[in-house]
Amino acid sequence: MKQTWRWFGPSDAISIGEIRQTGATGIVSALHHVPTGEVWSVDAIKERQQLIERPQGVPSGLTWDVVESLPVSEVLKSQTGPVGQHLASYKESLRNLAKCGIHTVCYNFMPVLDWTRTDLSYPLQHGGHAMRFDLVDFVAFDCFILSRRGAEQDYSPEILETAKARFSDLNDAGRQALSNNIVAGLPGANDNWSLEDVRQNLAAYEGMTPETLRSNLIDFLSEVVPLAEELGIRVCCHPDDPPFPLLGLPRVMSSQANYATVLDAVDSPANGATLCTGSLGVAIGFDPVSFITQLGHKVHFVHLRNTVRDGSSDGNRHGFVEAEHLVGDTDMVATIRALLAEEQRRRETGRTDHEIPMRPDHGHALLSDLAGTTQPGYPLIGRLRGLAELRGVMLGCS
Ligand code: DNO
Repeated sequence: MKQTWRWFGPSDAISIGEIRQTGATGIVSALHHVPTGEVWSVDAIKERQQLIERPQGVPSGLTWDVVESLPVSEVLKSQTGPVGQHLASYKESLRNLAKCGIHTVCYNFMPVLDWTRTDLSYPLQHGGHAMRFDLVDFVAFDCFILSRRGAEQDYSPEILETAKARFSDLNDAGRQALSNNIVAGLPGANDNWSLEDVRQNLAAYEGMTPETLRSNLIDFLSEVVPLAEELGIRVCCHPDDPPFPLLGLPRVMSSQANYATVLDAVDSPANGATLCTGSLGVAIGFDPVSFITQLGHKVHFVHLRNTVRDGSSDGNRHGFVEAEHLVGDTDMVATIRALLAEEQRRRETGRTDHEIPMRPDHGHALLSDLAGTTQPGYPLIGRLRGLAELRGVMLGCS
């Protein structure tokens, strides 16, 4: 597998020089400064490529292998507003990426909220910090901070009761921190929205069923995938994180069955998956080996991360804490073994994309990370540890 590292661009506290020292050979990046829905120009892509591949004019040995993400706008997800214009921009960005030699493009189809956590620095026993999703905190946010209309009907009386008590225990600063963590705290997500932005965006999805959202996704792919195929681009959908509905919004990429439906609906080698074990693994019964056995030929990008279900659950919604990469609810060794077997199958059938890019997804904040300014979930030492452990497993299994 190609070992890659997510770099947020020039504003990232970790430099390209430092990334070289992790042993990664590829970069995952995005033009976060371009507003969602606008075109990524060839010049802007080349500028980023230069920063990655030849910082200060000297080759770094790293290449920009994966775009994460070319974001799909709320206009396209909800099909309200200037859909044609946003599709045209998306396609133009794909053309421009292909012109620059970038052929793997990740996106997601989560309405309104991208990945979501309630605690960005949960203290672990050894002194490091992890990210955590506490369902009770989330319910407290939804019902009593965002005060979404009808929210209380989405939860069981038991969890509502606990959330009510949690909310009254929080002081103003605690409520503000919870709200910030959920709405605006995470890199690569949500364009720093305010609570009011969330409310306004929710309105576009009022009453939307999962069937409609899925059909919007399939409409999007029916437009984009034929072009991607022509350009030699592989688009790969990131799963819902966490893999269940939030804020009364449908989520339609939460399980292996969801992926099978959408990948089948627009059947093309260009229409693929980003397998994120940390996102899908929160669901009880998710089996990464079965996912790879069924859909491995369409897995274009992999996030290796582990979680442990933790705290309260409500039906199929679970709290969880981000775990060490090799220890948690996901069997990482079996996952890697299955991915290496998929690579072998690709080699045997002469596929040129037999080397699947992977990145150590997230990491605990450890040692000097704790004093630093890296983005939540994306510390240097924690990810370095994750990559080193995963690399060991890859070598051991190959
Ligand atoms: C979190 C990430 C997500 C991911 C997007 C993909 O760490 O995995 O932000 O980049 O959902 O579109």
